[in-house]
Amino acid sequence: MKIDTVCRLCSSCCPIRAEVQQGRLIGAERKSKLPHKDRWPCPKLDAAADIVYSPQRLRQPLIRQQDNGYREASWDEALDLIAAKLLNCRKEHGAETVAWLRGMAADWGAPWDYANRLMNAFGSPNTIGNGSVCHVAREMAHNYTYGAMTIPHVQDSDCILIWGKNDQHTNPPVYDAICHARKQGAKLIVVDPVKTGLAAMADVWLQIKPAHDGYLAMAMIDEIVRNDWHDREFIDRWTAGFEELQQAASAYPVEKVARPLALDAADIRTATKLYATSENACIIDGNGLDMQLEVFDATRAVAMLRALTGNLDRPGGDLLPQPVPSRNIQLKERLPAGSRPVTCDYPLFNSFHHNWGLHAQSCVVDAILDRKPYALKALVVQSGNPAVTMTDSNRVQQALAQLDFLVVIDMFMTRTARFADVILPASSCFEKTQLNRAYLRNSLVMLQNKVIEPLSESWPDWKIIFELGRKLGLEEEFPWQDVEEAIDYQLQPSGLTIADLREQPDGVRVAPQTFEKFTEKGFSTPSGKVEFASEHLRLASLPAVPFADGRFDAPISFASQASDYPLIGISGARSPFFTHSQFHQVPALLQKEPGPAVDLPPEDARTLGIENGDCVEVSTPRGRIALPARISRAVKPGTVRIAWGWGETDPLASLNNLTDDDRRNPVTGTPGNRSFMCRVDKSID
Ligand SMILES: Nc1nc2c(c(=O)[nH]1)N[C@H]1C(S)=C(S)[C@@H](COP(=O)(O)OP(=O)(O)OC[C@H]3O[C@@H](n4cnc5c(=O)[nH]c(N)nc54)[C@H](O)[C@@H]3O)O[C@H]1N2
Ligand SMILES: Nc1nc2c(c(=O)[nH]1)N[C@H]1C(S)=C(S)[C@@H](COP(=O)(O)OP(=O)(O)OC[C@H]3O[C@@H](n4cnc5c(=O)[nH]c(N)nc54)[C@H](O)[C@@H]3O)O[C@H]1N2
Ligand code: SF4
Ligand SMILES: [Mo]
Repeated sequence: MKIDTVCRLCSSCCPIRAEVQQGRLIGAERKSKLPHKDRWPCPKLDAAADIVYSPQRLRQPLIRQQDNGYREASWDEALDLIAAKLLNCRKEHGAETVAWLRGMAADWGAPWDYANRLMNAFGSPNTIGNGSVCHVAREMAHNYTYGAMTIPHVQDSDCILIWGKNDQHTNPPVYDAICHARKQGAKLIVVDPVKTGLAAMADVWLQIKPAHDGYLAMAMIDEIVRNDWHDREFIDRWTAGFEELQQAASAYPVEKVARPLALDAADIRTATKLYATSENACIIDGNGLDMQLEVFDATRAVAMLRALTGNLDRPGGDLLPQPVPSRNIQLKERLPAGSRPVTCDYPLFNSFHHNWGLHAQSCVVDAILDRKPYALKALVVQSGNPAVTMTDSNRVQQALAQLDFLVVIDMFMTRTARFADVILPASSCFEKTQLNRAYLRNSLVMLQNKVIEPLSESWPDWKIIFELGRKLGLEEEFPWQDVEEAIDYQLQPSGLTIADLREQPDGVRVAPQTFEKFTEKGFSTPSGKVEFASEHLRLASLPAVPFADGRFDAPISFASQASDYPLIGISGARSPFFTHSQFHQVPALLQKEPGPAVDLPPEDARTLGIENGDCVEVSTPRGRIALPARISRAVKPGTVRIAWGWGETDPLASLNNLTDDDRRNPVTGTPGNRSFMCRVDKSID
């Protein structure tokens, strides 16, 4: 039997068809309009059954014993214990001392609302996601420029500018769309310090110095205006602050930025002309801009290119989303007046979106260790592995160890779970029905369908939250016996029901796709226009225009100690075989990529006396890791690329042992764990 659903083994949310025989998942394939042979494969999806039936799956709730081992428990006992501890914490220290920390795995969207609802009704404002290091900081930059995060209309584009994204390894449907557009004649520009597959096939590849993207975007803005390639009509009618932007960009002429960015001026000019003079051009921006200390301004500068060239919400350009009307069920209004989250130092990031919630995740660690702005005592970690994936993981682990009470909801016994007092076994994405964020954002709604029953005693996340809510005395807030009732309630404003979604497994379009929506209602910004200069930011004493101070010294962690740490470390790459710290225990995937490596350019390897395959130590002032060297021309001399995500199964190669959480972006709290100064030495064994 084949069942349509949405894969959630990573955040790409691909529509798939799962094959089930006698209640068992046999395999799955990505749905696509392309013939099977032309679809880019996803090895993680190919290994779906190995992941779901992995012998290491958690199958039963576990409670820590006095000797620090765990014993199996019933759901009733585990949830009773959690409820008692959380209620006691609220009584002794106040509700806000309980926090809920979410990783990216159980979806960011509608199910994210359930945890928020639970915590808000409980009385704590602290439901916190990891968007400060993922796309939410970038989303805020889009929002402050034109009111929403745009969606590149790749398939109809004449020119695709990919900025810090590697869809070949992270998003197969978009990679398929890029290849399709290329076949139709679209040009390709890639901005990436690494020679990815996409960079190798690009018409122009700008191998930028890591973390310097904002200056390149400003130089491109300057080049466009100087050559009169901007869309004057659109700018006059629909934007605010053009002169201020023009003035700021004039401090970044191409000839000035080229050399410090390690680029060729002629290449920057060619790329700019190609992008600005193509009939329809789109920009795919990605995680290469995230986890950078300048994420907010750099992404704003990139976003402004779209408006400057009039490519906003036009076919083949970058489209404004058409969100599906849905009910906000977060119950934020129930929080006591004056309630202050631990992320209170980032008020604009906390509030830029009506239902995103809080994302400055480093604040959770500050609150536990430094009691700032107050102490957190109890934490629930859901669908994340912060002991490995959060910045400066030694500090994170210290914090986890210091909590009075920790609950972890996961499919596997992770490094984070090992700190927990109670571990709850979660069902995989194939074992639960849920509404998916990707499909609420832009009209075409598709259901993530349960295709098999939950494994052993595992429960879907929704059920864990609903049942815990009831144990906490929140029966009225969690009246739903099944997620389907909750989804119908959430979807009511759209007029859709779960039955409609089941009937149309390829998705239901709530409204026809339209273009230039701003001509009717303007942009969703305070001025109703694209804001090259944001008065809202100016009022908050932040730069109204990005890089208006003409600065040129990109902040990179440990730059002040560059004499001891002379190489720029690049965190990456996302591997097509794994999702962050996940799946490194799955033999079928390990066969394809057996271990971590650091890519070292031959010039640096020679100087350091390192040969291919040698074990090396990479260190920063925060810590060190050990892994094999791979001599590679994928990165420029002076930069190294360090494998990401291995810390779960190989703690010696845990990249976030190296990263710094002391410096953060002042708007989004984003630390610089994408690029940092480091050193590489041959291991002396
Ligand atoms: N240095 C550095 N740091 C980074 C990054 C980087 O590139 N470099 N990337 C950053 C980014 S973009 C992100 S999004 C974060 C990711 O950070 P995390 O979200 O912590 O990443 P994962 O390792 O994917 O952890 C997800 C966990 O959820 C579990 N899980 C999977 N499915 C489910 C489910 O349905 N329910 C529940 N309850 N659990 C589930 C998995 O077993 C796994 O333990 O890391 C960030 N940190
Ligand atoms: N296979 C797989 N797929 C995934 C995930 C996964 O873990 N594995 N994770 C999912 C998640 S949560 C996310 S956020 C997305 C991320 O998806 P992507 O945005 O594609 O993420 P990355 O591949 O980490 O980074 C994109 C590119 O940025 C480049 N880069 C690094 N530093 C810089 C820089 O300073 N400037 C510029 N311009 N580029 C730079 C890298 O070399 C890389 O090619 O992927 C999702 N999909
Ligand atoms: S890229 Fe692969 S793992 Fe990620 S959602 Fe799509 S099919 Fe699933
Ligand atoms: Mo992410």
